[in-house]
Amino acid sequence: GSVGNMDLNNDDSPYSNQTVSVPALSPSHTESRWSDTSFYAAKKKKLQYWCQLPGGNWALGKILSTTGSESVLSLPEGKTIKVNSDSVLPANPDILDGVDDLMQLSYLHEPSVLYNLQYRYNQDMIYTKAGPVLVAVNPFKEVSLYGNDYIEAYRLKSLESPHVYAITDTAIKEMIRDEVNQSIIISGESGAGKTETAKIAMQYLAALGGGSGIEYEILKTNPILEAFGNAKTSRNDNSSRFGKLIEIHFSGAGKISGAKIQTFLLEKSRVVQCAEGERSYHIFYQLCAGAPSTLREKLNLKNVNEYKYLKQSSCYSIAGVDDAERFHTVTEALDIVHISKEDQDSVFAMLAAVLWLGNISFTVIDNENHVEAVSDEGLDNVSKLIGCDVVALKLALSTRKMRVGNDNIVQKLTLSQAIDARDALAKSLYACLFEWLVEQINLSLEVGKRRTGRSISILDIYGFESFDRNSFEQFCINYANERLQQHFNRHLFKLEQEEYIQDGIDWAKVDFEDNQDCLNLFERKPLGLLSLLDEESTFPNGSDLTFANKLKQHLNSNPCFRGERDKAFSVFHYAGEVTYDTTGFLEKNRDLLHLDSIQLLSSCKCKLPQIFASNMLIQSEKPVVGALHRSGGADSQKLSVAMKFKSQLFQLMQRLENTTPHFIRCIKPNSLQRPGTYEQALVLQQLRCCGVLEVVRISRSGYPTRMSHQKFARRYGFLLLESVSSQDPLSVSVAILHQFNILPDMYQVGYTKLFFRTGQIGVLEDTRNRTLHGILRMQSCFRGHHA
Ligand code: AD9
Ligand code: MG
Repeated sequence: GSVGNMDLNNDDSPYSNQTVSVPALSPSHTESRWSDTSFYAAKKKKLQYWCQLPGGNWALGKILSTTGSESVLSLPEGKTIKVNSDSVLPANPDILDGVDDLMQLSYLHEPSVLYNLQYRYNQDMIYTKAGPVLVAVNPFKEVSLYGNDYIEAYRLKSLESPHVYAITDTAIKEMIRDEVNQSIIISGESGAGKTETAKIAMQYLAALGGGSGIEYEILKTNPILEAFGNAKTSRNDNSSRFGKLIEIHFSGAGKISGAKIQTFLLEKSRVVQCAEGERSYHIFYQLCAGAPSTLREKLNLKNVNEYKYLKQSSCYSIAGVDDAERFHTVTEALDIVHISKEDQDSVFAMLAAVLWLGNISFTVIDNENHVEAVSDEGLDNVSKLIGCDVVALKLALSTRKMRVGNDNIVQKLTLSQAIDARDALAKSLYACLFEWLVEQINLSLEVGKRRTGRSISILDIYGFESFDRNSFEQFCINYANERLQQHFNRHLFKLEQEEYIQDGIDWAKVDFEDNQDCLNLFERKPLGLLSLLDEESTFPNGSDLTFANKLKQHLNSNPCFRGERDKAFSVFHYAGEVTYDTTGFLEKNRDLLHLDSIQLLSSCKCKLPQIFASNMLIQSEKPVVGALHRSGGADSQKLSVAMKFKSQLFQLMQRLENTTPHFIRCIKPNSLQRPGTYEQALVLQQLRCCGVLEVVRISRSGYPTRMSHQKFARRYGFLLLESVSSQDPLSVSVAILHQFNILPDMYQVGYTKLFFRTGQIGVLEDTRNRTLHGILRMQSCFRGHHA
């Protein structure tokens, strides 16, 4: 027989672990695969089931009896439990304990996924695949999975277990192979490990694409951005208070040629207030602890506990962190990204100015409760540090200039207005400083001005947040997460469906959580959350209460919305219901700095305040006419925070749309930031939020194995026992399917491809291999005879 047209090439086998091992073939080959002892053991043992305990956790047990809708199970340690039969789920055989990819689980339900992740976590295998998604469980301790040896092993593919390195490697390979930009999208809740994961991915990129030295600079942006943008919160000692996209550029030769950082929505309220037990931005404590004496004198630095902004939360240090040492790391990093010593000193002066602003106090000067800034150390230091006239500073903090008709009038401020003005100035200074710093870093990283090659972007953005009290920040963050979730859904599910539809197969659509309705609730014009917020923010008499009422009036019929008592409302997000308290929404959205303050900054002798002032003036579109009538008394109008955030988000999504995405879902195993502790309920809630269970279910309920008619006919055609009248690939393929009794439910014939459910072509592959071995054995016998 001729084997000439047979596809002997096994490289593209869907079962890459099966090879045609010709000489070793023995008649018992196939049987030996099934005599695997652990497999038999699992089958023979009485089957185990998962049942939910009263506390909510799942336990393994054996069914003793089932009567009606109730089952009695025996649990370890001789206990028995009676539960509703519906909540009893079959456990996977032991052989599947701790599989690399959740898709391999025979029984795929919440307890089996939870157990599998826990099983791996207990052995420091913190990474697991969920189909195309990488799940990373935070170990909260050092695990020996990183460093050059591991990088090398993943590069050479001698290690293939799930890892950030592996997914990053795929991104590099696909960037080069497909000539398409890539993105690594990392999500998860606060403290889940996003920022660490992003750094691990960057480490791998730097190792593989390094050489020019720019990779070193890129890595050094991390300590800088963390110092200025991270803080200790109740959830995470090193919580990022901004979102970050870093786009790393590669040359045609696959080497890193530069990078660009974009940041989103820094939480600036933290500069002037933070909750008990939390801290403001790391850099303040680092500066106070680590500044050399000359700098201390120049800035008139005090101890952290002498600054009111830092004092209010009564938390100054973080266990295991040496702020002074970190200060040196940061200054070294600033050197490396080419921020001059002079600029560094200006940066530190701005930080000191912010701290001293908090110490400025006010005294009542008349019986209408108007106040004036007290001429003390605070006022003096601020004016020195930003380089302005002390009288001008005093005026800017205690009065407001207004234009009424053609007249300029000066209005005195009340205590609360003055405190607001002072805090607004501190917040703006800090936010401008952060933006300026990112800009300088970008200038340094933008080495090859003309971009020629490709890029890999890494997105480390705040995950979905739901607290007891949720404010404007959560509102924006959760809106961003809705958008990202849609991107995820689209990519994984819609693209999948589209492929089926394109190939004309009948695929009863697997329904997945489409969050378009919720996005519409936010984005619809003019009756969406964002539009209504903006409208109310520009109304002279708009208040948080009128805003809340307007939402209730216009959106109550929306299924994703519910008005709550007082000033609150709820949104049904994909990840759950969140109730927002509108207190402070309008002010945070307007985020106005008085023109007086901007003018003050532009009058400063120092470089940075001047730059900040001109940036702010560019942003403010137009002075508002009739400013006197505005309740906030604001003098300039700029793009609202929500609108700016929305447009940043749209830009981000557009950029991501043009990339091949790779998703990493970080999971926080406990809320104590402690190793070796796995709280099932907490993990489960996160798995639900980030769609991990959904993606596995959908990938499996679809037809994950695909092969073109041609390839299928070529690969298996020789197995046909009866000849087919027509030799076209489709007829051959259908004949094969019939001969092997592949059930109609198990496959679909598309225009160009055949689609199979998981595991279906295993039978075909087995037969093919056996037959091939048979043929080859016959051939070698035949050759032997003739030798
Ligand atoms: V937040 O939304 O910015 O508040 P992240 O970024 O998700 O949060 P982060 O990466 O900061 O969390 O991780 C929190 C802490 O978990 C780190 O400071 C580490 O102590 C710990 N962690 C996270 N990932 C790892 C890891 N792969 N190995 C060891 C880790 N420790
Ligand atoms: Mg972070």
